[in-house]
Amino acid sequence: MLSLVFSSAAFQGPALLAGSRSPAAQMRTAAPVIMAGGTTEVSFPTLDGSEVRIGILKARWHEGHIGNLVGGIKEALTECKVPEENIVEYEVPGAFELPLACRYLALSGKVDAIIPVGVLIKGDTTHFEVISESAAKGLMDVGLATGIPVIFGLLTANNEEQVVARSVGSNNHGNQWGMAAVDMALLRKTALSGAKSKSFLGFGQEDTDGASTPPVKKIGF
Ligand code: INI
Repeated sequence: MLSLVFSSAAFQGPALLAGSRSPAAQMRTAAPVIMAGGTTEVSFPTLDGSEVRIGILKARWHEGHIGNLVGGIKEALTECKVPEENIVEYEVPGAFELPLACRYLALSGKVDAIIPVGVLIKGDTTHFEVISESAAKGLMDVGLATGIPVIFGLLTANNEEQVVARSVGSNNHGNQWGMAAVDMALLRKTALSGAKSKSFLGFGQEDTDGASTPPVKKIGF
């Protein structure tokens, strides 16, 4: 079931599937890429990210784990053909700062999707819950408010062992975050490709002049 949630086909309405000529839509084909997420597998279509710009925001806490996750993200971006020069990286103090930094980057107009990367490990107090929940809500809000896809790149774990199990090897969650970012960036381009039409209500079908991404007000970064 999880694969349906993440798969591009689940987002594509019948009009998009039937003969859309949007270049962004053409970049999303049906061959699935299977990735492990927790104990569940998730499938992605083959994604052509050669024209996608990705922002990675890294919390400084748990530097080693963050480095492993970012390694996983970059592997996925390479697999999706995202050029190295299309990837920007910034650091923030901790997970709590990720939502605001995401907002600055989203409004800068420099990226098509953002991957905030943070690791939170449960301690003796309620600190973990407070930061995890507010950061998660903040990240979701930024995506909804700006229209720039924000991936959920927070690893919240009960202990160090759980983090390691999810940040190295074939279960590196950074892999699926990278794929999800390209998937959502392409989805956004497809969705907005009809923005200039008078009848635009959401997902466009045709990109008549090739300018599928409307401008975003630029501030910051
Ligand atoms: N930030 C993290 O990214 N991970 C943590 O595990 C963590 N812990 O455990 O406290 C953490 N705290 C810092 C927080 O995110 C802010 O940077 C800090 O409170 C300043 O606003």
